[in-house]
Amino acid sequence: MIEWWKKRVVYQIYPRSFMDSNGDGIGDIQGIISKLDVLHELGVGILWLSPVYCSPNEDNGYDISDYRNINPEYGTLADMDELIAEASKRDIKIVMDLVVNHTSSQHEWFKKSCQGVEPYKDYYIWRKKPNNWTSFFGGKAWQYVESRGEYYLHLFAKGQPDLNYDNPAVIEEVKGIMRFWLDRGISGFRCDVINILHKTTLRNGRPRIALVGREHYLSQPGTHRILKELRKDVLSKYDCFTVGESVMVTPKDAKQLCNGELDMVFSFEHMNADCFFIKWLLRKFSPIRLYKSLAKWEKKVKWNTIYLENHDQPRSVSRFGDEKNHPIESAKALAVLLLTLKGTPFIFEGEELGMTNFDMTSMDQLNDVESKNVYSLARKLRLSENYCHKMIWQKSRDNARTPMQWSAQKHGGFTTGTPWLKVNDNHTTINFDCEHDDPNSVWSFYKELIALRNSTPALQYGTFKVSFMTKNVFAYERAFEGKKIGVIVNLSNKKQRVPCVGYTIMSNYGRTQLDCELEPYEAAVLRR
Ligand code: TEU
Ligand code: CA
Repeated sequence: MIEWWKKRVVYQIYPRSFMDSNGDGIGDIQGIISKLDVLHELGVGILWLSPVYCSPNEDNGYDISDYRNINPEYGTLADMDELIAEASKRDIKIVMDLVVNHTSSQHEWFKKSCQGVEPYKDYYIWRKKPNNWTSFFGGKAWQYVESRGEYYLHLFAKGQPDLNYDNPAVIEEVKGIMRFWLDRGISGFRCDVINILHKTTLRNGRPRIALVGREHYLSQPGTHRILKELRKDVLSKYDCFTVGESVMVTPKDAKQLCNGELDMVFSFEHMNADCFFIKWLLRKFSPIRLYKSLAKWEKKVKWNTIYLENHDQPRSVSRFGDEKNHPIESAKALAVLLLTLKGTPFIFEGEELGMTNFDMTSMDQLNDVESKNVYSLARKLRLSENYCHKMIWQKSRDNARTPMQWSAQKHGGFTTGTPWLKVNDNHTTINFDCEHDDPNSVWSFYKELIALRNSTPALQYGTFKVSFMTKNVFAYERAFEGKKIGVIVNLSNKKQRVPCVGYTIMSNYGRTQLDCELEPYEAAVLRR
């Protein structure tokens, strides 16, 4: 029997930017409910919500101060129950974001831990003297607390203290949180930085350019033990799935993480197709680097995740496509890649419209804590203002977080108020309203492609085999019970000669047959 999460397409919602129903400029749960019919028409079967729990928003919800309640900005528990019920009426399942490597420093647990109050005293990682570890957001990973006379570890922002997984009480708290949401009817979790939960030792890390200390917490034995326990005691009792965001995960780690622990993982390797090992070291995009990484993970893991965007990544059409000269063809070519590879596909809100990077002109427009930290660190390191702007404009997480462009109206129809983050000026041409009624739009192409995938077992869970790969063209074959499908993608702005390829099922140039030359950014699903 094929698990349901292998057959459905996931759509990630960043609630703050999706749809504002009450005019306060912030997306909310009622706004999501108002768009369920649109998502149902698109054909997605699972919605992953980025965090909507109580949070002071230092990291826009990835710093949680109450796991069992909804941030009033987004609504109430009743709204959440209504969303789960209304989605279920449309055969759409809801998946929440489980952020348990750290809490917010505003969480009751942390406030009591700072006071040394039991049992919270050892819920976090405290030391008299910090080690040399550094944060994902740049700078030191330790912060001093006067009331305790000690430092606490924060691998992310200062307001995100790491939980102490040597403490069984912490693991029991996490089980309680998972049961609370599964009992409310959600169908699984996207697990935030789940492969760094247990720190084997707090010894100094080897000197390196970024993430000093990571060899002591990346995919460690303690984390595997904890994940097996969560599956045995909680997850195995529900019809649900888990996808683990796993920083710097290798296929070998992934195999272990998906062996009685998680169902699938997000890796980051293919996201390095336009940078040198860390995203801030910019590099010209190379299609074959993307293809090689995608093909490698297709072969190396039992069940893969396929994504090109999320709330942390710049827009794919701006980094892997050509938003200036081939905005529609390249967005569609990326859609072919996203929705025909083997594994569960994850569409990020706005990707189905061909939304592009933020049209940023000043650092004042930025909201993201990571971008602000990295910018100030880079300036301290004497990197030129010009390079810093280029780096931030290209790689800031705010590129993904500009509000959804629903119409050509003011603020893209996202809000009747003032949006929390500026709406891209190109919402006048890139928006749902104009694309929904246009059979040649990116949105219509996504709808057609998702319908094809939802009705084609070979695409949903067939085998994967590379046909050929060149510097710019990737061709592969999917097969299931004798039925074969071919796919070909050209992610360059030049014509490319290829071996004759045949009749199309879908083509982003509307061609019924492909000969030996592909147009710039041409992609097709082929009869075999
Ligand atoms: O991201 C983990 C993570 O490593 C990110 O910092 C990501 O690698 C980086 O931003 C890429 O530019 C998760 C969440 O997705 C992210 O939004 C949170 O800020 C982070 O964890 C802390 O919870
Ligand atoms: Ca609102």
